[in-house]
Amino acid sequence: MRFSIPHILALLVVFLFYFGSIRYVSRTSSSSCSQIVENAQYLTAEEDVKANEVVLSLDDEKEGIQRDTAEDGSIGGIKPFPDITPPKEDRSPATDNKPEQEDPFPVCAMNRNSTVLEPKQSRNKTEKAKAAIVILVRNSELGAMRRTLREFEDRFNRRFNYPYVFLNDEPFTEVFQQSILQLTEAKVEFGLVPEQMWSVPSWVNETEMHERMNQLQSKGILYGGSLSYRHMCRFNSGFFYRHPLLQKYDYYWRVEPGVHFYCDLDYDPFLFMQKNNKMYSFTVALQEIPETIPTIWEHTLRFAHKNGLKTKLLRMFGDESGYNLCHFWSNFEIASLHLWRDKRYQAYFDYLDRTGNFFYERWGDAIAHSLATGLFLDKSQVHFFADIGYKHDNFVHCVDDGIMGKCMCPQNEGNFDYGWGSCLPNWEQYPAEGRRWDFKPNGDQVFDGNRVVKRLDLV
Ligand SMILES: Nc1nc2c(ncn2[C@@H]2O[C@H](COP(=O)(O)OP(=O)(O)O)[C@@H](O)[C@H]2O)c(=O)[nH]1
Ligand SMILES: [Mg+2]
Repeated sequence: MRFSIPHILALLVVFLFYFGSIRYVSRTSSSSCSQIVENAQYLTAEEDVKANEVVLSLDDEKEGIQRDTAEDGSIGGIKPFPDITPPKEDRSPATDNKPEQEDPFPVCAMNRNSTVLEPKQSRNKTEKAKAAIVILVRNSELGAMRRTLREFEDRFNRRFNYPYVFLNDEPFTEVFQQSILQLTEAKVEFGLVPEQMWSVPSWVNETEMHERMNQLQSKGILYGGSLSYRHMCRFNSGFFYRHPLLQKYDYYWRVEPGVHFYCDLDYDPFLFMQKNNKMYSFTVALQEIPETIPTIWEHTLRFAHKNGLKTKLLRMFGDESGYNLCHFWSNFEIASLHLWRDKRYQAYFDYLDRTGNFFYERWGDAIAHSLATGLFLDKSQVHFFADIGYKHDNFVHCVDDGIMGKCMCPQNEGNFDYGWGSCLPNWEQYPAEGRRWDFKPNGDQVFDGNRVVKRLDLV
């Protein structure tokens, strides 16, 4: 076949037009995508979506590309959720040395047909409580701590960004601190517990203490022979709220390494506490090992007589016949720090501490806190967080809230709420208005405002 010059020119024009347009289209597609990724880098999830729309439309105009939506959801030839990994460049600000987080929904994969659910509460809520997450932990518990923190951030704090206060009776290692900082964007403070908050007080006879510890240990009582456990319980009972790092806060959420959280929390529990005049809260209530608290009930009643207390919630924990062993499990607590800073609680703690029984008997902070709520609060000031799915040791509180729910309860692990040894039924059956039990310094105890019982042995 022979080609004339006009033939050759015509072929050249067709060739240039065809390959030129392919190159043009592919260049604009990828460059607008990386532009979007770049622009969206420091935006919140909510802003991401809006910014994405704006950037898309700006780019469309600039490049003059027709982005018709096809039936399969593709826009201008870009299919929804294509297999595109946005380019990863180091765009972190100089001061921020945290690794870049993987965006679960690459913005260049978004399209106008996507269903985008707006988060119910954005990260930058203006209204916040003066609150912190408080964690007493040892360096050796880093692994369990990281697992718990990952869950805690995912279920709650990623959205609310409350600060953390980590406390330890020994200095935190550099590795521990750096490892924790990888998991959160919230402010984190690491503090040392001062020695005077973690030592055997002068009035405790250490010989007797060791004898009693040996006795409990030989009976196989949990932590019976542990001195550090006793320090921990005493610190959590009477000192943590006085730690310098907590002075600026009104509320705290106590978290421990190894615990689990199962439900997304899309409201601020601190604000809930504040707005509803709640002072203390729990997720699990259960019975204590009796050998660890043989005299705490008697001492609590003595304290009530001495101070002429009028109580409304104490009968949740016992009556004339004694202590029913019920307590709120303090490994989870969201509470007001002012409850403990109150001079009435301080007097109660000092009274208990003077007996030396945090060391002799191994009193737990859960019992001290729970009986204090009984002495000083109404039922309305204590809250059961039914919607916080939680697990500590083998005890789970988690209510499956269905296919539209927010909980992912552990499979094959029963909810402890109504299990053997749970005190949730006691709580639920306790009347909202309370049951009066007044104590007088002369030994009178007045039940329901009229029935008087004399207890001269307690004054
Ligand atoms: N820094 C420090 N933390 C402790 C010590 N003993 C217990 N803890 C912490 O205190 C909390 C309760 O202790 P744990 O052993 O879980 O007691 P349990 O929940 O009663 O079985 C956890 O957060 C522990 O990490 C200790 O000796 N030093
Ligand atoms: Mg624990």
